[in-house]
Amino acid sequence: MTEVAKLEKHGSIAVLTIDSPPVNALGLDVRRALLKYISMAEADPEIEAVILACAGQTFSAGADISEFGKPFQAPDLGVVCRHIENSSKIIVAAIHGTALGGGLEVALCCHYRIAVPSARLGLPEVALGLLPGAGGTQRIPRLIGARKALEFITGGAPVSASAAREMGIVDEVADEGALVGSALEYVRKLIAGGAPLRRVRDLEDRIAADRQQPELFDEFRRSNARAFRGKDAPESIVKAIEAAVALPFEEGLAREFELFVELEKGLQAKAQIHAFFAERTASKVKDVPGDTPVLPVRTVGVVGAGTMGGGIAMNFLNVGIPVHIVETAQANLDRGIATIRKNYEISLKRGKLTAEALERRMSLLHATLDLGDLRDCDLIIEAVFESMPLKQEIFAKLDAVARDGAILASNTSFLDLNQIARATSRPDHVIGLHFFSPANVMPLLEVVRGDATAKPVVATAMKLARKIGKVPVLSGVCDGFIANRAMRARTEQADLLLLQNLSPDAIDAAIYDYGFAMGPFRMLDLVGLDVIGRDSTERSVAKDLVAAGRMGQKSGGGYYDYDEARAARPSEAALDIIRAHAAWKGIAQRSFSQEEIVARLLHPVVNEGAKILEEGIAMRASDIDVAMIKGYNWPVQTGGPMFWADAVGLPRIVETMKALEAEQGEAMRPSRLLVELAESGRTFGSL
Ligand code: T1G
Repeated sequence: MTEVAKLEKHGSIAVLTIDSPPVNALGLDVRRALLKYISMAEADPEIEAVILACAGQTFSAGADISEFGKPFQAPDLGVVCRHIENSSKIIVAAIHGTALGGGLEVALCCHYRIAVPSARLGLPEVALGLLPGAGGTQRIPRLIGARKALEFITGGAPVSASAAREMGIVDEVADEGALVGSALEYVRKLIAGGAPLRRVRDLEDRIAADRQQPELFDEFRRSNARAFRGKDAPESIVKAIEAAVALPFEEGLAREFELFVELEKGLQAKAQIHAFFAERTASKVKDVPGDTPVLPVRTVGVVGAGTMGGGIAMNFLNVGIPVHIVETAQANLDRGIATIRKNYEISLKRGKLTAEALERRMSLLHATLDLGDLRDCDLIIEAVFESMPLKQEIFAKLDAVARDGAILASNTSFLDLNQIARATSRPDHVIGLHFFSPANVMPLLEVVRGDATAKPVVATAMKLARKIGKVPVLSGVCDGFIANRAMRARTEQADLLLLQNLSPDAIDAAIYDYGFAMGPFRMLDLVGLDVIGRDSTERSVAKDLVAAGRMGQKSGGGYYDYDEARAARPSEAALDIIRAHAAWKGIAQRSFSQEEIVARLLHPVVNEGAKILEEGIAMRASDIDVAMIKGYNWPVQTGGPMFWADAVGLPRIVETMKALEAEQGEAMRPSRLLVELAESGRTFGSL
């Protein structure tokens, strides 16, 4: 057994420190060590109390997620928790970093909890398609009441130490950086004051009050129906908290365990755990070692203060990196700066930003009309109109202005980065940083590696992405990189189904029922049909609708009709225009089964993903899942298109693609990799 903990005596107080990097996850060795050392402390007559602390960056971040799906090994976390809670000596949790999931559940079994101000505490199991399985759904309601517990556990978001103190989850806030010292002082006071062995499980007042409001659970279900749609874990959490209120503690614990096992055995938990690890794996570049030296990024230049340029700038201002933003005209510059300030003021109004933080960020923003002012920037990101000649001109100028060693990046969403790099004398320092709009909100950042991009530049971009809170996915150079290219397959099929006599609401409903927040045609109406495809001259349904004055929601009608409250309803006028367009194109009309609609919309996305993989544009199938989940809100409970395809069965995907190939030609031919995997009974996950 690896030594993952130690017990040190400070007079009559023992400090039990877990030391299991990187996050003190409660794997088998840690569970065994906890039982061993707590039993030792209990047996030692000199010890009056135990402080449970963790070494490294954080208090325990929960169960070891990598153990899920593998054969269970005793002791389980429930046994450890029970042992702590029934200890004959006071046990105090000393919390720093993030006490999450099972880590917080262990702390809840301690008799008291002390935390440093920077600590954060939460039960994020819902993000893994699970629920707290070590008593969290039974103990938290006893501390904060069922209503707050419902929010806290189905939301999964951690709270600060001071908020946890307010809620009664934490008893004492320690001095930052002096946790063990503060904890020792706190425990001495507890001992001197004859503090009882207080067990959270014995606190009945709050749940007794909750018993008077049985309707609160169904009210919560109704008000969260949209957010919880298609996901199993939230409803199971509600049931577990209902059990906490309705049943005696032990029965409630048993009910929680039953619900936990049900979720853990289900596909959604497997999918969301896949997504959790896939996101972290995506940051690792196969031929760029993790210890590759990175280049400094102390100041950033942004060329273009439009929607994208402004949003990109905000990412760096948010983490204290100064930004020099350049425009060609003062009016554009003023508008861009004003938009950035307005976005921060919205956060201020929502209580997500303080006034001084807002001003501090704005003070780091330097606006200029002169590219020469970027001469000292370590990284310059171009975010101008998608025109290759324009980008080449700008990169040539940046190359002349930027200091030696500066990285030049383009935010292009589909243009050839290699061609852009060739406009400079430093192609090895040119990279793509493709942000997704809104750039200050969407988590995906596609890091586009050119043929000449140097490894330290790749390493710098991947690390910088995490620093600004983005999820990086490395992409090779192709039209649309990963997420846009894969999603285009769905868009094309949706447009074709529309012309083959499927209504916008039938297509949107299939996508919505699959788990997306909104279908493609509702989205187009929201964005505005006059905006879509305005650069192309080719006739399209959207152009025909615009020609008939149907711009989408903003004009009261697009693919749908909208009432004053912007509620959508099917539109006969839109259908007439769509049918006329289909007739003009000579598209045969036909009907489709529900199952066929989903297959025709989403199997081509999987096939495109297989091509992206076999062309080496993406390093891994799971990277494609991350890009789609983080860039297009692909329903995380499916694991992403490639994980989902493995669950559907690749032969089924091949079958759909062959039917589409017969109907639409070789563009729909099943990819070679997909066919190989299907025929050999393998999966994308086996790659
Ligand atoms: N188990 C196993 N590995 C974990 C882990 C965990 N709980 N948490 C993180 N890691 C790995 C991660 O894969 C990465 O590995 C490294 O640690 C650093 O992570 C019974 C059922 C704690 C906020 O959901 O939110 O308890 O890539 O890159 O950005 O009721 O990790 O280096 O090889 O994310 O500093 C509930 C999940 C579990 C917390 C740190 N707990 N972790 O963020 O580092 S289920 C969670 C996080 C449970 C009980 C239930 C974050 C973090 P590698 P990182 P970070």
